[in-house]
Amino acid sequence: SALYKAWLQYSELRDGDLRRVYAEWFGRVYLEADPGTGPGQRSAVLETAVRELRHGAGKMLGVDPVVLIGEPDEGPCLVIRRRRGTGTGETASRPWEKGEGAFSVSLRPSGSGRRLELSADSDRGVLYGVFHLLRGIAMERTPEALETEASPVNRLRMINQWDNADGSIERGYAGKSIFYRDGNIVRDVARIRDYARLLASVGINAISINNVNVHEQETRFIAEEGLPDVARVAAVFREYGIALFLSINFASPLAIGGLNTADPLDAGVRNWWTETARRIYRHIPDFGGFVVKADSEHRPGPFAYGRDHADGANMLAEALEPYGGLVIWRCFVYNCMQDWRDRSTDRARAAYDHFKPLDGRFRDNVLMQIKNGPMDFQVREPVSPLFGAMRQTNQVIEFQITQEYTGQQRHLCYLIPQWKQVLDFETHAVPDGGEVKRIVEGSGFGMKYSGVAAVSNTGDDACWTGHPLAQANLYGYGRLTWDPDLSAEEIAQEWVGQTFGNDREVAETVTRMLMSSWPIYESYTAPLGVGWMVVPHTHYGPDVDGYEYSRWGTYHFADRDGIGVDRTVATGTGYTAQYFSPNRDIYESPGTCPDELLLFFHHVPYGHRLRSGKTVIQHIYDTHFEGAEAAEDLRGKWTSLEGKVDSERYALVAERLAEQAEHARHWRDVINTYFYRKSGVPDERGRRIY
Ligand code: BDP
Repeated sequence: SALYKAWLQYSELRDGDLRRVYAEWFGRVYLEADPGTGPGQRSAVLETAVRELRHGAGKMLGVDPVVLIGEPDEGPCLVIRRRRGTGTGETASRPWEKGEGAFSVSLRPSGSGRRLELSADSDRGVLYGVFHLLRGIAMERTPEALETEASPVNRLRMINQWDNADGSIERGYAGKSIFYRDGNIVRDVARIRDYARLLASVGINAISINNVNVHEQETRFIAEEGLPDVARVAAVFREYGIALFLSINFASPLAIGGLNTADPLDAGVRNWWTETARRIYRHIPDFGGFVVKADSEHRPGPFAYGRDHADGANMLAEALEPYGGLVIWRCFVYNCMQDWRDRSTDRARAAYDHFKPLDGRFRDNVLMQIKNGPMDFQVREPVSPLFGAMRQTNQVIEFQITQEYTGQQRHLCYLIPQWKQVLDFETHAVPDGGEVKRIVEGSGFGMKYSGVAAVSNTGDDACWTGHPLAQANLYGYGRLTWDPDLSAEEIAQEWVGQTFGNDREVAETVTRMLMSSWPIYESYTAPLGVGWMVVPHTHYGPDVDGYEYSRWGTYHFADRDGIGVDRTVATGTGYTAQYFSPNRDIYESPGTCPDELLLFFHHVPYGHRLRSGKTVIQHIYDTHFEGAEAAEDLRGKWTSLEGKVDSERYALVAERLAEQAEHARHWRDVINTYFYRKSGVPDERGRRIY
């Protein structure tokens, strides 16, 4: 169905002239003669590229390409060239090596006309080039507009599945896992293959297939009996140039190794991990490596043995090093058992306090995976101060595509604008070019590995993502990671065009809906960067004091006089000092702190005037009234498309938007009532607050 095909609809081109031009070229495809291109010798990735080309050309252009080997003749055709040999795929260099995936597309004279040429350094490059061509055709772009010289900016472009072997998904809002059922990896991998295809079409080259919280069943994936099934999944992703990673349990030597310790400096433990790596690579020669959540939210880690994160990560890195594997060590480490009365243990400080002192101690194949903000994927947070603070450590930024705190795929929230702000943030870690995107792509400090990871929003739901429009976040994540300089709007337009076709009104309306959705969601939920205010555990819906008196460290400190967290050096937790100048000075003073982050950094009276000129309390009232209205308006916009979008997708989105509008009113009332009662300050405009 259209829901399932997501952005790979490949509908027949409406424009007859354009269709004829492309059909001529795509009717004959020349694969340049190469030892790896003969039938039966092609790499899995190249086979995939040819298959995809055939499929797309058949659907959109109505041609079945003849695939020819060798130098092209004078006629119109598509020529696929490999610029330099990097092997045939399976044994080729790692997907995250520099230059991997680069390709170019150009128009060349041929006989009396022209032909299209796709050249790439690797088979992955060919695959990405094919997807580039098909994307352009689906969007009805002219041949000239397809010419490009493209290369992925980030080497590691990763997806993290938070799927559990029992089939559930931690923070999943799109059904059950497509990977597991009843404790095992699924037998039929067809849907996994369709997923790999979606991911490869936007340039993803790595995936971890199990939750960072590793339970007993997933711990066994790295045991001899678990590996054949993992290898089956790795084989599917290999066809699409995607390396498979596993999240591991740091206490595996205890849990499945028969040892009585997991101490990273213990010889027996080290030996066990070395053996484990050998075992894994026997089954999966191009295994990507490990993702590790250690000493975080009750997960085991090196602290139990008096060791630190560098000891833990380096032990694993040493075991994987001979095979080119990576250790992706998460920095989401904080005290989740803190006492709310003790304001000195500011959770926002934790990642920096833990990891900054370890800079320089990690082995080459260790990467720190840092969440975009210091807390936890809130609708608004400052950028994590760890970016740029570590100068000798590979860094990966972690985003959350699954909308845990941003409406759980029941509310529309297009997250690309948020991620762009983060990537464009100037850390001032180096005199120029200290933007987060330069640091995570590695050029900031000349890092060997680098990149972006994000928690997936997919499941076995008919449309993959719960909300059909939430597909835009998965699509956009891949595109943005490939090229952080694409604008959020361009990405939205690309997605809409491919997903819903090129009707002007549909394209413009849906693009506008997407582009306005994050600000709308922000306006009716927790105000001015303070975050949280959600129902504990489920994190859906308003509960202003839900976390206020618990140990998780996520407070707003609202009382009758004011609200916000004082994170200044002068009178607060000192968190602002973790930023480079001038950011630290900007955040330190309420006069210069950006409005949208004011309550993250400062505790202020309700009458405090924002830079916008409004008081804090009036801002809260206004944004909540406006936000609820804007949510209703989204619904109206969608209604105007009835009949222009197929009825299945139309109905599903309409249903979600109705729920959102209703739920936004609920948020509005809960938040406004709370602050009205706390502060006793009436709404200037006299609107009804309960
Ligand atoms: C939080 C989630 C929790 C995850 C944790 C993590 O609530 O389910 O396990 O992050 O990232 O956002 O490890």
